Amino acid sequence: MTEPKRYLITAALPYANGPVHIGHLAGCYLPADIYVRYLKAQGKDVVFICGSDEHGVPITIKAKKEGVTPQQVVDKYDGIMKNAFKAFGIDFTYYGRTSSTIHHQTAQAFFKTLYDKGIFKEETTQQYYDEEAQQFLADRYIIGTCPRCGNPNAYGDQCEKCGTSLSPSDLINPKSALSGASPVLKETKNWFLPMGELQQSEAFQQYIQRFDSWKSNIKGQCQSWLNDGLQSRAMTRDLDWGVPVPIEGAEGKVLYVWFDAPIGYISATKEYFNGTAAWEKYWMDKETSLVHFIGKDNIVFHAIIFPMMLMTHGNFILPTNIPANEFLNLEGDKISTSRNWAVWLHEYLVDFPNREDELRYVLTSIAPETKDSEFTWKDYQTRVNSELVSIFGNFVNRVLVLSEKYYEGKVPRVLSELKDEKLKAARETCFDALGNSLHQMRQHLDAVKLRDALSCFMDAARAGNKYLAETEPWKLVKTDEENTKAIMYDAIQICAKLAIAAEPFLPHTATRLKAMLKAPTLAWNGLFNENILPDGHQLNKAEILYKQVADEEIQVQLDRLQRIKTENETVAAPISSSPETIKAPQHHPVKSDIAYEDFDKIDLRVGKVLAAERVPKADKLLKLTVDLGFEQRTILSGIAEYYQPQDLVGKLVTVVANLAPRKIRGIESQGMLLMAGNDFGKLYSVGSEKDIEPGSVVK
Ligand code: B3M
Ligand code: ZN
Repeated sequence: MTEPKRYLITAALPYANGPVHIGHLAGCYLPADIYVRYLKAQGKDVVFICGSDEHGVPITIKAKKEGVTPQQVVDKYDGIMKNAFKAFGIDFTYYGRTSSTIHHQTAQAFFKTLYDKGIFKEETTQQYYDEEAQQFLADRYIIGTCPRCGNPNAYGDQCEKCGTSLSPSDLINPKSALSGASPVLKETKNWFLPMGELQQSEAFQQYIQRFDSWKSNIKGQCQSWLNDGLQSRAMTRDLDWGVPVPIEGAEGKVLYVWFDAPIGYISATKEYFNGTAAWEKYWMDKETSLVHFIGKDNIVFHAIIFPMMLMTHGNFILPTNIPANEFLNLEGDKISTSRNWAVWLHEYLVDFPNREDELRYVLTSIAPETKDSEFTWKDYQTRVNSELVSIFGNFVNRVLVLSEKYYEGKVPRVLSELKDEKLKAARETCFDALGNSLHQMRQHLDAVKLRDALSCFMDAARAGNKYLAETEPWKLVKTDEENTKAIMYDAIQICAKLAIAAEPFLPHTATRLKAMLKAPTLAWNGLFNENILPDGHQLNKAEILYKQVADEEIQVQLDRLQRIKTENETVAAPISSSPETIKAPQHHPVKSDIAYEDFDKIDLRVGKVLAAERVPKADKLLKLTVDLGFEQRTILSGIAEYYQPQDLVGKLVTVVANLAPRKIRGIESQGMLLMAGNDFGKLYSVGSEKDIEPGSVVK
């Protein structure tokens, strides 16, 4: 295939109904980010799109369970997810929300086009209805046994265990997820995408030839659906949360979440380009390569249904590749949000501050690219300590420390090439291995085999480490200064190559290493140059790239999981089948009146955040240094789930300035931040108005 002119990379829009865990990260966000960073490093034109999926039953079920509105659910988790992605360096070009106006308009217009073209089949069918909850039971509102694999907790639209796409009527022994009751059948009208018919179309038959060059797990799944023959699927739902169906006679109905969500990729691209026509190039020009990164449970929607939608709409390009991953398990068990069996990103950030790249490294090394894989804390510790610390980190540290010691941190000038035969041989072996590893790394990156690519990266570091071990410049320096210079010169160039090669996988490390090398903008093609940093170039001081993961740190995590396991064993069934947990939305009652004098006792001031950091071992707390104009205060605030510390610096906040100080976790908090919202929802009161002075009185 000829080189595409531009790339449109998407990562599955996560449901905004819970925080992000390692399974999400390993499944699609991390691989997508690595691939995007690789493309960008080469100067390619790339747009990387993601966003919150804010519709569908997963949201309304969560809202019912928490006793809040769906809007409150999505507002809360949209922010939490965005923050977690940012902290881990997932560098989206744009992160949208499917609740946005542009998205609603785009999804409705898309539906209308298909409707006007007469694509949909309008059918009145019998659908399951919960008489107690007075509601139709679509998708995840209905649970039953999967006819294909026997999983007793399959949903009405899909079995997450075997990936089969289902209709509620396929389920054996269906039950309402709302009340647990057996549902009754009731007539309702919906609009169906005639997938069986569309499967026969020439355009579709031509499109599916692309599967041949895709990963075998996708090809296999798709082939088996196609062999079974596709069934029509309703693109509308009898629900009150979602994008309203934009045609007459469909009042009270919304678009099926799997109809609107993938259109979210399109609407987010539009939003990114601010309503200009530039977005069209990415979606309509044949020279764009569209790549969807997803987990295996999303394959049918991305490889079959969405392409059918794009195709019948007309004008759109179809995916070039869908490198779907299998699942990541945790310590011998399936990751599960409802059982809290997960490593949550926001918790990892607290327990392992500034060690985001360590997790990126481990998750990429064990990426479930071809089959399910497993994360264990012991393995995390081993990989970090024996690879990142002992090989890569050790090599870089030796090179920088020795350069500082021998040459005051300057790249030495080499007057003659290595003379000694043994040293020459070591050099040759090193550069052969290095060249091969980097070359293969690039090939694996092109093929989106990121696990192999990362292992080649580590091989490159290994080659550098071996060169030093064999030539021992720290001994040689005593007898042979010239040869030592030649070796150290090489070693510094290898560090620079590793800094370049690390960028897609370990972006935080790459930035730190480039800073140490005083070369913040190393170009990708430096990978294949001998000389990147010229002699005389001044390096910065060495800093430790990675620290050892201690046994105690791992034990804390294992103890946490053990506690969860014990709780799960003693506590009853999952939420979806326990209706007693479902509450009505709550509003906080207004407190009783107070006199103006009482209110006036509270001294409210505008403060400016000067610094913010997490409080170790307290996953909700941030420690802030706040300027009140007349003095600086240390204030602890329970907002770590909502804000990244760095995002608060420079922002204005409202402070209760005369609240008696109190000690929290051994730190004295000298005031309180005012945060609007409610116990559940988002926080509003951080501002950035420039024209109000810190210390100003708020009334
Ligand atoms: N929200 C499913 C999921 O989170 C769904 C992906 C939409 S991608 C268009 O697994
Ligand atoms: Zn199944």
